[in-house]
Amino acid sequence: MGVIPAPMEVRPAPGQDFRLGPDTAIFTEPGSAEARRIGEYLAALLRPATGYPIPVTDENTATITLRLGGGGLGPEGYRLTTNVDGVSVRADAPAGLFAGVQTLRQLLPADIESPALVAREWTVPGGAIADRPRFPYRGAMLDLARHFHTLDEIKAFVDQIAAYKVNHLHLHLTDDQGWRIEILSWPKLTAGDGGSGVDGAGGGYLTQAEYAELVAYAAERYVTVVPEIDMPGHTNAAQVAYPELNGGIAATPRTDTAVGYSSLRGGDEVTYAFVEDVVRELAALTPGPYLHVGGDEADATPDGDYRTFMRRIIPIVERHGKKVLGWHEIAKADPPASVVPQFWGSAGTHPEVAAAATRGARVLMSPSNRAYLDMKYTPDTPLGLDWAGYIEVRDAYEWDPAAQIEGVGEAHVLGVEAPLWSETMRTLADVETMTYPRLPAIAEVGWSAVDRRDWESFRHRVAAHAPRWTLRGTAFHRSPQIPWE
Ligand code: TNX
Repeated sequence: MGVIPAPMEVRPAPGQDFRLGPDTAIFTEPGSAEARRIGEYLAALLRPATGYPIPVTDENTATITLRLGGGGLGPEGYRLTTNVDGVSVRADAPAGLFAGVQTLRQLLPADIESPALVAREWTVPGGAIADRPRFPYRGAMLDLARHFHTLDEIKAFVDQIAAYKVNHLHLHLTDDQGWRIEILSWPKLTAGDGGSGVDGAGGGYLTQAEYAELVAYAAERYVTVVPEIDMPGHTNAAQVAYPELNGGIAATPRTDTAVGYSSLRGGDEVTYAFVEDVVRELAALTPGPYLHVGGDEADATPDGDYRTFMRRIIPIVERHGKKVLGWHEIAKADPPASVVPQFWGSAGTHPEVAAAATRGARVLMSPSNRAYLDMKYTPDTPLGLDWAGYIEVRDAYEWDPAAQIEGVGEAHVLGVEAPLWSETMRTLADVETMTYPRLPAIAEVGWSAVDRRDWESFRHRVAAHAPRWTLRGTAFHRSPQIPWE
C-alpha cells in the first residue's frame, strides 16, 4: 500500500478487495452541503479514467459512503474501511472526509489519475485504516515576489499539495523586487505590474478578486491560505512605489537577489498608517486565522527599530482578528505567546526561539537544510540555490520537527512548512521539479507518527507516485535515491 503520508494504522483484509464498476455511486449524508461537495470532488476524480457515471446521491444504496460523525479521530482524522461491498469513509469533520478521500484516491491504481479513459479493473484493497495527523499545520510556501506565478499556476499547485494532506499555502506576496497583491488604499504598489521579477523577468500581481478566488479554491481543498507581507525588511518594491515609506526618497527598482538592504522606518508614523491599511485590507480578504508579517533578514533595520516596529504591528494584526506568524527573528522582539515564529535555521541551540516556546508560543518548523524546496538536490541540480546545503530526498525525509531546537519539543511544534523561494523558479514546471518528490517527504514528516516513518518504505512508496505525476502533467526530479519504476 503506497499511501503518502503513511496512515496511523492499517489493517489489511485479504480477499476483501472492492471493485469499482459502472454502478458505483457515492453516498453523502443528506443535510451536509460540505460532505456533498467532497462527494462531487471524489466523483470528478474517478470519472475520467473509469468512464463510469459515478453519481453522488443521498440514497443509502451507494457503494462508496462518506459519513460525518463517529470518527473519533479529531478534525482531520478519518476511518476508511473497504470490503467486497464497498468503501466507507467516516470522519468527525469535513476536513477529515477530504483527507480520507485523498487516501482512497491513492489506494486505487495510478491510472486513476489519467484524464482519459483507461480500460482496466479498478480495485481498492480490502482493509481498515484509522488515520490522523501528528501536527495540525502542514504547509508549503510559494514566493510570488521574485518571480510571479499566475492564479492558474497557484491553483494547480494547490491541487497537487492537497493530495498529500498539506493544509496550508503560505504566499510570500511582497519583497524587494515586487509587490504582488492589490491594495486599494495604496494603488501604486501594483501599478507597473507590481515591479518586475528577478533579472527583469515579467512582473504581475493578484487583484483582490483573484486573491479571493484563490482563497475560496484552496478552502474547497481544505487548504488555508496564509498571506505574507514581509516587513520591516524586504520592502524595496513598496519604497519604489511610495517614497514616503523611505523618508521621502524614491527607492530604485531592484531585480537582483541581494537581501537585507531595505527597511521600513520604525520611527515614522506613515509606516504604521501603511501597515494598518495593508493589514486591514488583507485581513478582510483572508478567512484563515494567520497573517504572516515576515520579519526576516532585516539587516538594514536597527535592533531598537525592529523591536519597536514589531511591538507596534503585532497588535494591529491582532486587532484585525488574525494571528501573527513571522520568520523566527520575530522572537527577538519578545512577542506575546500568540505569535508563531517560523524557524528557518538549522538544528541546534536557538535561545530566542526556545524562550518564545517556553512562554507558550508554538513554532512552525522550516529548517532550511531540510525543508527548503529551493535548495538544490545536488551540486548539479540546474535550478535552485545552495546556501543552506544540498537537500536530497532522504535529507528532506529524515528529520524530526520535535528535535530541531533545544527546548522546543513535540508540544511546542505547530507543524512543518516547506518554503519555495523563487529567485530561480520561473515556470510551474520549475516549481514542480523542486517540489516533487521532496514535498511528499515533508508532508509525511508533518502528518505521520514517528513509528510509521521509515525511509526504505518511503522511497518505494514515492516511486509509485511518479506515474501519477506523469498522468497529471506534474514535473518532478528523478532523484537517484528513489527506485523509479
Ligand atoms: C533567505 S529564509 C530568505 C529569502 C530568500 C531565501 C533564498 C528567509 C526567511 N529569507 O529572502 O529568498 O533565503 O533561499
